[in-house]
Amino acid sequence: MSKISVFVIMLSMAFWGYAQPSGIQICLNSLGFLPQSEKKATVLANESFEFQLIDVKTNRVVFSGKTSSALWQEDVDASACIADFSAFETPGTYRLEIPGRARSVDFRIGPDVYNAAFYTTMRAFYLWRCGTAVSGEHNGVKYEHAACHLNDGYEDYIGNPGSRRDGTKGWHDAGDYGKYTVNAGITVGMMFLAWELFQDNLKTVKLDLPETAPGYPDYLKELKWETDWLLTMQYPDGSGRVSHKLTRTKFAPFIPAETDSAKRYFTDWSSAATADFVAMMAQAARYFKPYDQVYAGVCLQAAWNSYRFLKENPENKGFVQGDFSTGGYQTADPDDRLWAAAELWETTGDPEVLADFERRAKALNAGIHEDWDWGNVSNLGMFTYALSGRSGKNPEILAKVNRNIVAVASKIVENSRADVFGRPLVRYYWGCNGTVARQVINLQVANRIAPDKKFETTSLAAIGHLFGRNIYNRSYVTGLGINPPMNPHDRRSGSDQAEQPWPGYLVGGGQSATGWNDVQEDYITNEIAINWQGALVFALGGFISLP
Ligand code: 9MR
Ligand code: 9MR
Ligand code: ZN
Repeated sequence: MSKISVFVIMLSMAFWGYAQPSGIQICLNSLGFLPQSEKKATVLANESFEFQLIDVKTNRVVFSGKTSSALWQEDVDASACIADFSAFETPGTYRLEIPGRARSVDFRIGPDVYNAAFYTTMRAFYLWRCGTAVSGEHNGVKYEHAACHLNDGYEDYIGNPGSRRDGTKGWHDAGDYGKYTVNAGITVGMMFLAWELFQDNLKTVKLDLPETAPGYPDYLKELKWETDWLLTMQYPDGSGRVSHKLTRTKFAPFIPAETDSAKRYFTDWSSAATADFVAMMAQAARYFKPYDQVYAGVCLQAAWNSYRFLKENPENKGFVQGDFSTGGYQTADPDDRLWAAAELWETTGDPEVLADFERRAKALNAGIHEDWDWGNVSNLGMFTYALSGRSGKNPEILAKVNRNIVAVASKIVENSRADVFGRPLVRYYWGCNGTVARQVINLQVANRIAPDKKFETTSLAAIGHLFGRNIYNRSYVTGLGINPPMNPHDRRSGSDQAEQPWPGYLVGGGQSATGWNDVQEDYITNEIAINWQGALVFALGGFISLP
């Protein structure tokens, strides 16, 4: 990071220091609030205070109240109380104040408070595009790189030493430039599910993308960039096997994408990658079909091909790193195979595929996970099954899946209610901010099956936590909200001239409640990644409002 960025950090610290003269902090969702939603701020203080909501334009007090009493919070080692101003619903721009003691950042109340963040976080996928030049602007700063990784990829590790085949396109995985099928799986799976649930709104969203998929709505256009690459991960021999990843053997240093010229290889296949591929291709076939029959047909064909291979080869085949030390994403395949069957059945209605899914669902006890990431995608399969309008489902299994979806979502609601920052996840680990966003999927699916306002409230609490209602009083998303991350572990941000990092990216978060470091070297807590980002896009996508 440059001297300038150090200066900016100090300047912003000085500013926030000024804003919190007493050391009391008012932490809230800095993106703002929907008019009819719950509105809570967490006040870091040892005692209860009167608080005021002030209209920033007029400087008038429009609402006032008293916080809850202060309680000691073990995990963050601080006392906190809650300011609840849910009753106030008038759109505008406001701040909260404890007179003479503390004030919050300015924030909005309005139906469209999440629109801009949705745009920026979804555009972040476009900026992640590999195999092409990308450029964008955010808050007046330009971000760009020339076309990268045009030699993807070499076939040495799939039996054709020295030969090269087109494996360009797709998104970089994270702060590194690799491309990994398993992590694409959960990401694309969540993003298609967002389309399934919110397409009425998503259809009209403009993302200002280049014309890479004529006739597609912008949201799907971005997903097609990834599926174009994924199609190249299927072995060229027609067997249906799918390479686990396409990367260099070792991670690149912090250099711009277009100067990263080491050879990148299609690697050996894994059964989890192959199953995730089936699921993604089945989804692509179904959701792209109205816009592109031919491509949808290609995707469906590819899905069947790999599905048949997996049927004939039922044993788990893990990925072995061998010469590679890039991301592992090693995972056993039962959940991936279940998800594959769910999506292929939903697309085709094939009764044998349904039977395959239901056998697997039974074996997993129709279980739903409260806390899940790339290593376990069974939720995606269960959700697709539960939401499907197709007939023929086994009523017992369906009832159990539905029951579990609602029970787990209710547990997530309880977690959030018990946490002073509304955080719905009870654990901390590498990438847990992504899981906080991902739990919104559990909540939104439950809300379809058994509608209840509490699922929506907790979804917004999850978003609020990521955008400032946390112990740091900071947004976890670059370029958005209060005092956002400045030093993400991102090779583009770390190797360009701009002091601001590339915009719209969620960082992974601490391995404990107070363990986040906004330091570039700290990839465990401050990297960015598509599987966290896709969850955030889903979370925001449920709350945008379009004219
Ligand atoms: O930069 C890499 C990051 O993208 C990965 O998530 C992380 C874990 O696999 O590894 C990082 O690379 C580090 C490597 O593993 C060890 N040497 C330092 C590298 C960071 O620059
Ligand atoms: O998100 C992954 C996390 O769950 C793992 O614990 C970690 C170590 O294997 O890897 C993370 O994924 C990284 C991947 O291996 C390489 N690209 C960057 C990813 C995010 O840090
Ligand atoms: Zn690239």
